[in-house]
Amino acid sequence: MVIQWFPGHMTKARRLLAENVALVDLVLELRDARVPVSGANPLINELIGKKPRLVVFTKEDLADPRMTQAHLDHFRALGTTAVALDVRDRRKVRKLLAEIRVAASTLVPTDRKTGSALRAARLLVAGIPNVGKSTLINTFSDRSATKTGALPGVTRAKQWIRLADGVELLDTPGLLWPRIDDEEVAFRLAVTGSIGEGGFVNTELAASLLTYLYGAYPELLRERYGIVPHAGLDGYALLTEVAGRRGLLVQKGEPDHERAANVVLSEFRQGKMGRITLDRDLDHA
Ligand SMILES: Nc1nc2c(ncn2[C@@H]2O[C@H](COP(=O)(O)OP(=O)(O)O)[C@@H](O)[C@H]2O)c(=O)[nH]1
Ligand SMILES: [Mg+2]
Repeated sequence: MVIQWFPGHMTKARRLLAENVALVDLVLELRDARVPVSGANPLINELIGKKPRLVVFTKEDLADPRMTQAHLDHFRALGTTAVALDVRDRRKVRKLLAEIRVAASTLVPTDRKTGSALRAARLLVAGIPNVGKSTLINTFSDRSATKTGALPGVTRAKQWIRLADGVELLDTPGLLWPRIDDEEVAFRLAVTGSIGEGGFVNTELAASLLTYLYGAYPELLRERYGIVPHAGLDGYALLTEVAGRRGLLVQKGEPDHERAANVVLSEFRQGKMGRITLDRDLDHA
């Protein structure tokens, strides 16, 4: 499957992120829980340098809980702090904030005599497009947050949001680009919506998704589209089954693959098929 994708402004995004990272004590690196490996940016280590990092798997509600746990365990075994949540969920985001406060308290300079923090800890949210950066920042700000305005001595126009006592968030999300050197990775990121429309053919993408689901989550395809496994079912035949099931036909009773593809992709993205993870290997970047 060919995915044509040309990241715009990659250099600019990279420079902006590097600039913003220099201002903070902690980076929240967001990864979509459905693609925690494919959705990683290979430059992140270089970009954030030695800054402490907290990895946040977003869209936990859409991902396969068993796989999410396996990925979290893998990270923790490597010594990286990682958590998974639905970042639209205020209660869970509040819990995350409590963890951030603990982590942040050790990161700021303290008064040598009294040991008290000399300033608030600052953090930023980074991740590839569509991972949930704006959503998390919004959920954070809905609760008790106040904009603190530009800090003196810090580049004009940067807005800081006070999240809690001693914690401030840069309201500009750091944009990262996914790695797409690998066709399989590009496929997964197109499915989850991190690579915009126009970079691929919907029917091909949906056929590839169905093929994956047929192998990894056959019971979900059966539940949703009544697809019963049998020999010779491949991508387009699966699309034909969906079209038949939903009565999506063009003239002469031919299956309408175009509409079936749109149904498959949008139902996947809305989580209607069930909780699904696309990255099943634990080969973390
Ligand atoms: N189900 C679910 N949807 C989410 C979650 N986080 C973000 N979204 C949705 O994903 C889409 C992209 O989120 P957005 O915050 O704009 O991503 P950004 O490009 O990283 O800023 C939006 O439709 C959000 O509602 C989550 O944790 N769970
Ligand atoms: Mg955004």
